[in-house]
Amino acid sequence: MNKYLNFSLEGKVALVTGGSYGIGFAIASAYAEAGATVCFNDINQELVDKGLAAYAEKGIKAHGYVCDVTNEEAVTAMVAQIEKEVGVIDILVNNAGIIKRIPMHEMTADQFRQVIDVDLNAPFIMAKAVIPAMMKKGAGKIINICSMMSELGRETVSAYAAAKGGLKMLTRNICSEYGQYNIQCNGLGPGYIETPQTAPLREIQPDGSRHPFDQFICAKTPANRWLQPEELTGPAVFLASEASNGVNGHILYVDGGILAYIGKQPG
Ligand code: NAP
Ligand code: GCO
Repeated sequence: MNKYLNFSLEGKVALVTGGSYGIGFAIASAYAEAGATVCFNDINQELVDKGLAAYAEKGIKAHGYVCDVTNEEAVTAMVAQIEKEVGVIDILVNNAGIIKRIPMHEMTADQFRQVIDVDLNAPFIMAKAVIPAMMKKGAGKIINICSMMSELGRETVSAYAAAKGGLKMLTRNICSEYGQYNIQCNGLGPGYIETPQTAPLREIQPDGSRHPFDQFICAKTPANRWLQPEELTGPAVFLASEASNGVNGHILYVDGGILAYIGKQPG
């Protein structure tokens, strides 16, 4: 079979950061279904245990690790442990992320730095930790979870947009520097997805009406709806498989068309 038609992840080891729930969990579950051995980390044992139980419920034997992705020493130790216990990491998904929705003039420098640390510095730390073994193996896939805010801004998300914009360019630079080693680094750019991170934007109001932001985002999405985490999994498997060996430095937006659409007129 033409290997560039190969969407299988059989025999591959995948590490998805922040994979206990949400988008990371959906992507890691799909990787397992595509044949990969799945590893994930989260920030504390409780979340890792929660994740392990959730994977087991789906019949997936995942490997869970407690690791704060902003801590380079912890990341180096986790990667070494995975390489010893499971195998060399073939696929890294930099999924772990946080957001702080605060008007910029009210945001402290420390709050800004915290978002940059998790959403931009950590993907650098994680990629730096896995690239040497990928170089030695002569192959690797790094997938950075970007955002609409890699392209667009909005009120209260200055730190997050700065991080996700930077993550787009980190993606392109890893592509540029390591493509020669058959390492492909691409971004996956979700639109607005129903996860705990966006739950505050979908809360039903005291009067029973939909959150104004919920209505706003549906009007900005051609399909007039939020997306589900599972809608990211096909593109994520594609970017992790040999089928995408010719794709590098690309941000694949899975946004239901938000970036293409001016938005539905009110009324
Ligand atoms: P989520 O529900 O908040 O999950 C994020 C995961 O990352 C959580 O398990 C979280 O653990 C973990 N995490 C946070 N900081 C960490 C750290 N320092 N070390 C290790 N793990 C850490 O978010 P999500 O909606 O699934 O989003 C996942 C990724 O997609 C993020 O990068 C986000 O920016 C991006 N994204 C989301 C959307 C969306 O609409 N949901 C759209 C575009 C992009 P804790 O529970 O301990 O925080
Ligand atoms: C927000 C949302 C978004 C999503 C996502 C969009 O407050 O606007 O949280 O930032 O998380 O990144 O792609």
